[in-house]
Amino acid sequence: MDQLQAIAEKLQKGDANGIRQDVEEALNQGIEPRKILEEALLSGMSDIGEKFKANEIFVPEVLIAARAMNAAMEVLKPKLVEAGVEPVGRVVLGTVKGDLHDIGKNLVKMMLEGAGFEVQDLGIDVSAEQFVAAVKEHNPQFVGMSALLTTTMSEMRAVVEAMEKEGLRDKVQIMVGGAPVTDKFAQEIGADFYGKDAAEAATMAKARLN
Ligand code: B1M
Repeated sequence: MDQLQAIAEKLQKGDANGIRQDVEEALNQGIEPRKILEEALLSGMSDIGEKFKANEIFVPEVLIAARAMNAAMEVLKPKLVEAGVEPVGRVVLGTVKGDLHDIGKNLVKMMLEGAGFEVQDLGIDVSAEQFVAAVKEHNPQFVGMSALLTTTMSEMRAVVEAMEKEGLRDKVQIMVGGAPVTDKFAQEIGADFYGKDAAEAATMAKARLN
C-alpha cells in the first residue's frame, strides 16, 4: 500500500502507535514532510470532519483520531520546522470564564490543527484579560471562544469589549461557538462569525484567511 494512504488509514482508525511508525517510515523513504502533512494527515482529518458533520462518526471516534493526529505530529513537527513549513494561520482558543466544558473546544482545536492552523489553547475558565494577554503575546489572526452554559455566554461579549478597549479588535477575527451560541448571538455581541460545529469552525476560519 502507498505509504501516505497507510498513514491516512491509521488516522481513520485512530492507531496512534501505528501512525507514528508509518510517518517515520515515510520520512525514511524520503517523502517530503509537507507532502505527508497535506496528502495524508490534513486530507485524512478533512475526511473525518466530513464524516462527523454527516453523523457517520461521533465524538469518541473523532477524539481517537485526534490522538493519532497528535502522535503523527510529534514525529512530523520537527521536520516541518526544519523544512520551514509555516502554519496557515494562528488561533488563540479557550472556553470562557466560569465555564469548565472543554470537549467541544478540544474538537474545534483538533479540526483547526487538522486544517493547518497553529492553536494556542488557553484551556477552560479563561478570562477576558487572559484572552487579551494571549493575543498580545501570540499575534493570532483568530480568537476562538467556546461556551456551553447560558450563564457564561455573556463572557464572550466581555472578551469582544476587552479587545476593543485594548485596541486589538481590528487585528483579530473573533469566532464563537458552543451549544447555546447562535449566529444571531454572535452578531449581537460583535463577534465576526459563528461556527456551528468543529468542522465548520475550521472550514470557516480557513476561508477567512487573507
Ligand atoms: Co454540563 N451542562 N454542566 N458538564 N454538560 C450541559 C452543557 C447542559 C446542557 C446539561 C443539561 O442540563 N442538559 C447544562 C447547561 C444548561 C444551560 O446552561 N442551558 C449543563 C450544566 C447545567 C452543568 C453544570 C452547571 C452542572 C452542575 O454542576 N449543576 C456544571 C457547570 C460547570 C461549569 O462549567 N462551571 C456542568 C458540568 C459538566 C461536567 C464537568 C460534568 C461535564 C464537562 C466535562 C468536560 O467538558 N470536560 C459536563 C458535560 C459533559 C455536559 C454535557 C452532558 C455534554 C457537553 C459536551 O461535551 N457535548 C452537556 C449536555 C449536552 O450537551 N448534551 C452539559 C459534546 C460536545 C462535542 O459538544 O460542546 O456542544 P459541544 O461542542 C460542539 C459545538 O457546540 C461546537 O463544536 C462542537 C463539536 O462539533 N463548538 C464550537 C463548541 N465550541 C465551539 C467553538 C467554536 C465553534 C464551534 O468556535 C470557537
